[in-house]
Amino acid sequence: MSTPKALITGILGQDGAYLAQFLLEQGYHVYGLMRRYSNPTFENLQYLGIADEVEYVSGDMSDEASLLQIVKFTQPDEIYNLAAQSFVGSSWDQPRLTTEINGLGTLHLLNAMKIFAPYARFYQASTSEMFGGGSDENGEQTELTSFYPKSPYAISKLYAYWITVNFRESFGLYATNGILFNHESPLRGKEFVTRKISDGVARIKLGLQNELRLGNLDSKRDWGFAGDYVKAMWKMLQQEEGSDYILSTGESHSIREFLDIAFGYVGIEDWTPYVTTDPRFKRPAEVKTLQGKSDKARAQLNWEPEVSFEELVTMMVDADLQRLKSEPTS
Ligand code: NAP
Ligand code: G4F
Repeated sequence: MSTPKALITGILGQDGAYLAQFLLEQGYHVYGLMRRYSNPTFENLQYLGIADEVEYVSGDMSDEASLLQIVKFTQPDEIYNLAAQSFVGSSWDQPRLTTEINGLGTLHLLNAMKIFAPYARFYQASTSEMFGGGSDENGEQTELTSFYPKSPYAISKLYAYWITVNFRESFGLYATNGILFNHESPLRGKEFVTRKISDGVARIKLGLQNELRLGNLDSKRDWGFAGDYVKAMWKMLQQEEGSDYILSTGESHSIREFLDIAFGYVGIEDWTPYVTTDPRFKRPAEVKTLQGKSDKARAQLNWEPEVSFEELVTMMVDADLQRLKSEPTS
């Protein structure tokens, strides 16, 4: 049997790195789409020790010609569309760019697959942000909960969600949406609240920083571990046909709870003297609570998250402590 080929967009991001690692372990040849940078950072892939095992292809989600060329050249069996302007806060500052990359970029990639690799299987990185906090009577989100996007990011992702469904229904493509709730790891970008906290707590513990400035501490999120979630992305592409699945832990925790565990782990029981609320980190519209019900994925994909909330928080703080001890200027 020939080696299966996967194309991952967003290869340098958090999920791109974990997914590449998982697919390489399964025996895939992994193509990673990265955009041109004068000084690209392979930090995440290096952290996992796989930077030299991926074949990089140069393209940009906002450049349709590059995507047509890449799909024609790579002839992938599976396409994982993870590339995005993924930071909700920035989407108010750069709404058009966010829409072009996340929304139209997905259309371009699906179109490239339709023309040059219609046999391939497509995974779209959809998001719990599309719900905007709407829920069923139990306060949870399911695959049937109505969407009510509250940011330009969420709106761009809603377009991508529906164009994926549309290509499945219109052209018979195998196209799947993973509606993923927040998932974190030591590879999470430092602007996201979990990594901002784990990095800040580690710096405070090591005497490199004395304050952590945050926005709304009352938001609640359903936080899982990215390494668990990429396995289900792959499982979604091994089914009889494409469908849409929620991935979540089913638990929701506030940022205050995250702070309790993170500071507690380094021996600081009262974090209030270190944390300042800064209006710059508040959003024009907030998604207050997300808590997903992933029964469909658990039953059909035989998947469940393995890392608990407490394990996730301590894993992240631990990784930042180790990183800062070896590179205090990073
Ligand atoms: P991430 O770390 O921000 O990675 C996103 C990647 O997309 C980055 O490597 C970035 O490249 C790349 N990218 C951005 N614009 C691009 C463009 N124009 N052309 C090509 N590549 C581009 O995000 P993540 O946490 O891994 O998330 C992966 C996907 O899942 C995203 O689509 C995100 O919206 C979605 N999602 C994430 C979560 C979560 O909790 N993590 C939950 C639901 C959905 P550079 O490195 O060059 O900037
Ligand atoms: O960590 P966040 O920036 O993640 P957010 O907005 O939930 O988005 C992440 O998860 C989505 C899935 O639900 C993905 F689609 C998306 O790509 C991304 O990965 O913020 C989490 C919460 C928000 O309520 C925010 O207002 O934390 C609150 N928060 C409070 N202080 C802060 C801060 N967020 C950030 N980034 N920085 C703060 O200082």
